[in-house]
Amino acid sequence: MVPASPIDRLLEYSLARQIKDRALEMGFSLVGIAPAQPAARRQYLKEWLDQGRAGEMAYLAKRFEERVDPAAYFPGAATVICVAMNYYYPLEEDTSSSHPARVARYALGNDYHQMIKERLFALADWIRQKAPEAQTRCGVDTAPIMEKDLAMRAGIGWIGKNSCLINPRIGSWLLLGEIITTLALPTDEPETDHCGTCRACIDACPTGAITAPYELDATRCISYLTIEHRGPIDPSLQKQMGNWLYGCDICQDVCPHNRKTPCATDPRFLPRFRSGTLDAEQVMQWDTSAYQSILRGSAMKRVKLPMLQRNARIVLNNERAAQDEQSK
Ligand code: B12
Repeated sequence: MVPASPIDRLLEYSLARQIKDRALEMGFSLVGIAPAQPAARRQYLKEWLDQGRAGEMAYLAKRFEERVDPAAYFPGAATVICVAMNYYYPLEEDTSSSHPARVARYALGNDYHQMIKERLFALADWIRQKAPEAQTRCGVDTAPIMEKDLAMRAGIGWIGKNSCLINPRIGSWLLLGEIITTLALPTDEPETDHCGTCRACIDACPTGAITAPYELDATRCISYLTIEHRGPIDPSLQKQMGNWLYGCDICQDVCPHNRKTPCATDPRFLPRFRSGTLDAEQVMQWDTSAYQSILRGSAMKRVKLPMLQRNARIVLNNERAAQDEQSK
């Protein structure tokens, strides 16, 4: 390959700068560029899958070679433009519900898949106007790629001991998306790890899902159990699920890097349940039309009503057990 001339390099730098400025103008909170090269920890993913740590998420084992290498997923890819959106809004005290059931912050507003995808498509269109030779492919959550690993290599943040992607300024209340492209853009430096000796997340996880720093056993993670695990839940894990109805934020709530998170700017992330909770008793009364109308356009619809009511029943059981414990 003919090395790029100094003029070409200059043009690439200016195009990369223009793309980043455009991404921030469009409302993304963070943007960075990573090389479309294989993930450093493909072996870790292989062993993680072989150990059954993905539980019922069989899709994670499919298209393995593509998942660990964006250039295998999108032939001809040279770089990956990674974006992140801050979804953090402060929550109000829960005074109304007598059976509060918590919902993870990322699912309190509108469904992020739709929002981020729309914006990525618009950015990709803009890039192709600027560079007609460019080919692009957008991805948010469901594409067979390792988004956190790419975001780390793009300098957006580091992967913390809770295995979340954490940015030094915003923390981990971030949702990720990518544009894989054939454009050879200059790439950013990976972010360094700022976890240090802290182990707040490891100690706070009630199910011990973070089995070692940076290593999460998804089959014990409350987020997995409430969203991805369709079968019956081990009774001992049920007791440790507390009042989580959908997802779990415990390992992020305790993270010191989330203490100064600036408020999100996109109103579509505004919590539709201002206290971040629903009433578990009411959820048990929901019929399909209540479920459809209350969760219209929400990421919570990934879980069908029977499974949501399974989770609500666990919340009510744990609440009753806690009251019995107190009354002893
Ligand atoms: C499968 C999945 C899950 C699973 C498994 C989680 C996991 N840690 O993998 C479950 C259902 C549990 C889950 C939960 C959540 N998820 Co999720 N999930 C995914 C998905 C689809 C794939 C992730 C994956 O490949 N996991 C495979 C395992 C092996 O990867 P890993 O555990 O991260 O392991 C890496 C590190 O630990 C690191 N590592 C390993 N050893 C070491 C050692 C050292 C020293 C270091 C530095 C690193 C390191 O290397 C590994 C490979 O990169 C991504 C979207 C995508 N396509 O990437 C979204 C994604 C990661 N999830 C996301 C979110 C928002 C969440 C939740 C916060 C939602 C919630 N509140 O309930 C929780 C957070 C739970 C947690 N602590 O991770 C966001 C990212 C948020 C962030 N800032 O990190 C993503 C990117 C979706 C999106 N597009 O925004 N998720």
